[in-house]
Amino acid sequence: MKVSWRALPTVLTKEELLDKAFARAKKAADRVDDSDRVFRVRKQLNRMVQTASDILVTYLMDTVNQWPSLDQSPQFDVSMIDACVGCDDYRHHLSMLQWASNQISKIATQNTRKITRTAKIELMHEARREAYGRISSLIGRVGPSLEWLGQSREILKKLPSIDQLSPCIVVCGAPNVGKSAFISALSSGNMEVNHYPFTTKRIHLGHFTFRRLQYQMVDTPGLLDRPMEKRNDIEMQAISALENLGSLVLFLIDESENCGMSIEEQKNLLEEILELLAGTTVMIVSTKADLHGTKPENWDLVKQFETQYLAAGEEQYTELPLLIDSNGYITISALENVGLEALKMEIVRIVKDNSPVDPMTLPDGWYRKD
Ligand SMILES: Nc1nc2c(ncn2[C@@H]2O[C@H](COP(=O)(O)OP(=O)(O)O)[C@@H](O)[C@H]2O)c(=O)[nH]1
Ligand SMILES: [Mg+2]
Repeated sequence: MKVSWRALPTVLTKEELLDKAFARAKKAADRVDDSDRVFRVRKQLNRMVQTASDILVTYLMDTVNQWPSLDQSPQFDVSMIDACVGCDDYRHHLSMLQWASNQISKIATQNTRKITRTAKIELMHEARREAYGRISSLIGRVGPSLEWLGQSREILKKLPSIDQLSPCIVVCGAPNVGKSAFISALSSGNMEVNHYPFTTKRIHLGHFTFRRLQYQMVDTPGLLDRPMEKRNDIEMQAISALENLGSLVLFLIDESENCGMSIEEQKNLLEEILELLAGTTVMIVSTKADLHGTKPENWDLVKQFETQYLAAGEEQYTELPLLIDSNGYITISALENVGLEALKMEIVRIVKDNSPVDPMTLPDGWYRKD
């Protein structure tokens, strides 16, 4: 279910493509043998036109078919493609290849017919030359499309590979509130850093598994951490893509104001995010509990429960008390590793309750009955 941009082969330039087709055509013609001169030339020239056409048509149609169809892509991918390279251009350039492929087939048919129907060797050569000329100019016309696809591939292969079937938690909040620290603390492996190719923005992706289900956590530095009016269209598109992705949004708030933004400003940002991602469950989590003036009252209790739970080494639904601070927020300390397991359990519970039962999103052979 991941977009397999990385698996797409590089796109040839128009020159490379023509070189390849004509070189193969020449080789194929060289293999032709016939003692009758007219027959031999006719066969050779037909073979040249047909082989060149076959190579080009196969290449162009393979490209059209290998590139994901927008109609069948998940909404998140479509939004990302739109933000990165533009869906209209994407459709246009692929359809140019399709068109060129059809035209080349026609040219091959017309000119092999001419070659076959004449007995004059110079007319045969002329028909072959004409075919090559028309094919070259057609490939010349799709040159810009080939180039566009080649560049887009470079851009799209950097897109985050987000599994559309696994829950995804979008982690946001002001810079330096502790998003990276939080994701790293919960992640089993290393955090992947991907790039939103259209800006300097990155997307950070972490994972944890609970009872064999993978949960993804994404952090989008620079996107959901600053006031609205400074965002450009493309960034807005990236945000709307997130809207289609998140099973749950965690808004991290740093009450210690150690991040450099006042609580007031952080709350304004929260208001904006609630508006931007309307329709998604947003959970507010206060970070850096170890820095709070008054330590959360149930700090020791939570720590004890979590230690016991981790020592048991089993992934079971367990009632772990959430760490709660003096303002009533759910809180964590990534530094001292307190409140994290309890929060993870809470995330699992919320995502489970929230997950829409859409049979279309279940893998083949699965169904759900409620
Ligand atoms: N004391 C304390 N510092 C933290 C905690 N979490 C993060 N930090 C620090 O806060 C700073 C910003 O954290 P980071 O995760 O990079 O924030 P981000 O910009 O939201 O990703 C870093 O210096 C972290 O070490 C925490 O739980 N306790
Ligand atoms: Mg960070």
